Amino acid sequence: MASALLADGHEVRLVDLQVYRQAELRRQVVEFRPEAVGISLNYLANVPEVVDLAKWIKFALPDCFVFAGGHSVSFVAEQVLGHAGGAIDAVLKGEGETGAPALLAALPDRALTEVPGAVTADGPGRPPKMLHSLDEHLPARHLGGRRRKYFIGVMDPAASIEFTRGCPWDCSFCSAWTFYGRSYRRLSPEAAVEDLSRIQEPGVFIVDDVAFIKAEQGDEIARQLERRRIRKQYYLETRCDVLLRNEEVFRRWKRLGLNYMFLGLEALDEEGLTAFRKRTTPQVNNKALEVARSIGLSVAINIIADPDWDQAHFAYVREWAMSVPEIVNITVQTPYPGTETWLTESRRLTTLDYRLFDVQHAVLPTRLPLHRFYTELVTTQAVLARKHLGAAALAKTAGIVARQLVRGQANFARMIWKFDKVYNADRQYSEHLAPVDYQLPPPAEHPVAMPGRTQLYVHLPLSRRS
Ligand code: B12
Ligand code: SF4
Repeated sequence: MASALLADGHEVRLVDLQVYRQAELRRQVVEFRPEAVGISLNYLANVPEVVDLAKWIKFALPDCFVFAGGHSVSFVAEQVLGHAGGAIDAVLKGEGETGAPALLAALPDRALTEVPGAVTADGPGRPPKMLHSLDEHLPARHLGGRRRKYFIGVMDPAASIEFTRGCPWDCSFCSAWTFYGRSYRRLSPEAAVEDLSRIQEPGVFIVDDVAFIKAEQGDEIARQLERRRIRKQYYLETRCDVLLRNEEVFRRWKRLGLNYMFLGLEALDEEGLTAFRKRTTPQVNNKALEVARSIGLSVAINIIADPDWDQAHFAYVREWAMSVPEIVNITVQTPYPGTETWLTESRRLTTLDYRLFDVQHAVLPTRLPLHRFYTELVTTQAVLARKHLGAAALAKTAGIVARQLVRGQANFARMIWKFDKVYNADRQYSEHLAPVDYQLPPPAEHPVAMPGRTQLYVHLPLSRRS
């Protein structure tokens, strides 16, 4: 988005509050005195923080145009405008590269209803517009600061890169496909390699929802990287069936530096996979794990904890997770706006506190008493973490950590240190009792009939638009 705004002649600054304190934003607001501030709201749990931030910006600079955009806010635009009470002038749904330049161009005449994706207190304007080609705006990497603060696992520091956008699957708990109207677009291999060549960090996180769905794209990028002798360490996320189908591509990338991979297994049994509409089977998943091991990749997998799990189910998952060499991560089933489960499960929500929608809290009724559920969850997470972050496992990464520390990179080491503070049953439970300033829209009183799936979409696929 910054890149598109620069191309339109705007002066742009970027403050990422994942790596800067709010004081830095306050300093920039006061010194730079921007005419407009756009805030990313990709995570639903961040809604309260973003609304409060917008209120402060509006207070400090009453004439500044404040807008929000990103994944989550695109599904709850009207509600967030309501919470902000005028501090957010517009929410821009969908991709920022198309919406933001149009929004700033429309500001002098206040012709906001003409801006694709803009929602204001007067209601929604035109539908958001999807980029024709992802090659159009490569990230303005030079705007990012504190780049050594970004890391993922032992890849410290790491930058992120996008080769594709969207997902052609349609899992019931996920909004990646509804955001992009189940479309799937690719960067050209030339643009992907051009962007990669500008990355200085040794680690690269490929943030595609499902990496290398199309073998030819993965192969061609690899071929060009080989030719240009670009070598990095890579981390990516993909599906088990894609790994099996395109095994050779992943083998080739292993030779280029692919070491870490995330596979969203989500459930261990057929029933669970069907409920999530994962369109795969336990056999396919197990085979994919074997293939990943044979390639020599370190694999992390995710399992979704159903709030309905009892002690025996947690014990079964623990036992299974300890029997496989992979890193097993557990998240809690969370119906997010923009997903099908939001429509089918939201009547049962036990809380409307945005902050608890972070896949670490139970927002649906638990079969076990809530505190007991968290105790089981945290015990399971601790057992699984010890498997990989315990003394024996850490001995294997000691060399990597030592080299990082020598280079002044302590992010990974700090993460290990903080583990006990993050996973704590008492804290998780007490967060349900905290006072709530902003709440999600109350669920419908009566069961909601499933709408046509296009009603969930933020972007309509290019072929469907006039
Ligand atoms: C990479 C990624 C991560 C990474 C890095 C995240 C980071 N902090 O940078 C890691 C692994 C750390 C991560 C963690 C989590 N993630 Co994540 N993540 C993603 C993923 C796969 C890609 C995001 C990305 O970088 N895309 C590339 C960029 C270019 O796209 P973008 O950010 O969407 O930006 C575009 C538009 O949204 C818009 N836009 C963005 N900002 C703005 C701002 C303005 C003003 C405007 C106008 C437009 C705009 O324009 C951009 C360009 O078109 C998305 C899935 C997805 N497809 O979005 C999930 C996703 C965002 N993550 C999700 C979740 C649940 C999580 C976790 C809670 C999971 C967990 N196990 O704990 C954590 C929370 C992290 C946190 N910050 O608190 C969910 C969000 C659910 C929700 N509704 O809140 C998603 C949608 C995945 C999913 N399938 O459901 N994640
Ligand atoms: S969970 Fe993965 S495969 Fe399923 S829709 Fe989301 S991104 Fe696609």
